[in-house]
Amino acid sequence: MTQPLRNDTLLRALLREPTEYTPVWLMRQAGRYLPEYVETRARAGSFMRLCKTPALACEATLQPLARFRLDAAILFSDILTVPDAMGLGLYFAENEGPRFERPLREEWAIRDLEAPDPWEHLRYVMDAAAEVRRALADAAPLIGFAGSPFTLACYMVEGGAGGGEFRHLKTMLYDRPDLLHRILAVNAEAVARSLNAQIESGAQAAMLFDTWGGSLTGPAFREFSLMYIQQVVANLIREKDGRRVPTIVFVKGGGAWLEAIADCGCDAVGLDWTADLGAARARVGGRVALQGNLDPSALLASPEAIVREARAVLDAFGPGDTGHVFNLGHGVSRFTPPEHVGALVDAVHEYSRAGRAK
Ligand code: 1CP
Repeated sequence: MTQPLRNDTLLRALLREPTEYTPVWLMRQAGRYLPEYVETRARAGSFMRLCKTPALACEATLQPLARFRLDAAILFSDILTVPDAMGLGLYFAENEGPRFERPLREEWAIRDLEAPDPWEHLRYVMDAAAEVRRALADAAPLIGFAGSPFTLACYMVEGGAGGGEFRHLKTMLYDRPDLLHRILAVNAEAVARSLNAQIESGAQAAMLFDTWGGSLTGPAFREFSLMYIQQVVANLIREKDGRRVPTIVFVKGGGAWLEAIADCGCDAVGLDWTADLGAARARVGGRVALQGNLDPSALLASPEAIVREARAVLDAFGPGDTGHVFNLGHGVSRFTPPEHVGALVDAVHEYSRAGRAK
């Protein structure tokens, strides 16, 4: 590996401490666009077996770092392992995405819902985190993650991806907000426990994915998503082994609520590609770092176009030597040619390093 040892650039940028260049990692950096991932997944037999076998999850986590000069590893797992640990029965139907055997719709089932003990029911996640952390040997920091309480509830109530419409979830939100609040309170507890266990197991930063918060109205976002994100963040371990453990909150489609999200207690806010980074920076005024926000589709284009678009993102953030973590605005597309990711990572490093020298 060509990674310099003890690369803590990501952690410093998240805490708005000076860095020599802008660190970069990509959401879904391990995944189906990598042939070696497809091979590992085939060997595992299924996506869930891959998640539940720490040696294989560790292998998948490290694959993108062996190829590209990425500044972070993100644990290979899934946000839906938490509701699976609550007994909802997660499975992946071929080419149909995630499904739950027992969606949460009945009042009695919602009353019975409990936050699982991660050391018992998510032991495989913690074992994978510990194994990755040992294997990394500080070559790059490890990011642990979880879904936001609201995004998890979307899948739990729909029983699957829900096509982005979330008919059952939205009906519950307007008709029985008390039931939805009960699910969200349990999820907030479960997510905080899972993230803390990941931190205890070796994760050096924690990220919350609120993929579906942007489907809510402003008032509903505050009441059903942001309030519970705040609760999770307030309950996280903030320091481990003498170092602050930074937290990142990503709300897809949340650009309109940036100030409120920046005030949730997190260290950094992730932005999708619809946000203007420069304007976002002015709006948060140095309260938090920003992560993002290249359109993932740009990675389908030629390396020349990728370099141009990467520079445009760095220029949009503007001058300075910290506070920006380069990422995509959402996950890597499975149709991305792997060498395009290499071109992106190198372009971000070179252009931002040159910018620091000015
Ligand atoms: O191999 C396969 O067929 C599975 C594809 C896949 C992968 C690679 C799934 C199923 N999950 C993952 C890994 C994953 N998921 C990671 C690993 C670390 C990395 O980023 O490299 C992470 C962080 C996630 C998080 C995740 N899972 C989110 C939040 C981020 C996002 O993309 O918005 C969500 C919504 C999920 C649910 C999920 N799991 C898998 C799929 C295909 C989905 C999305 C389903 C949908 O469209 O609603």
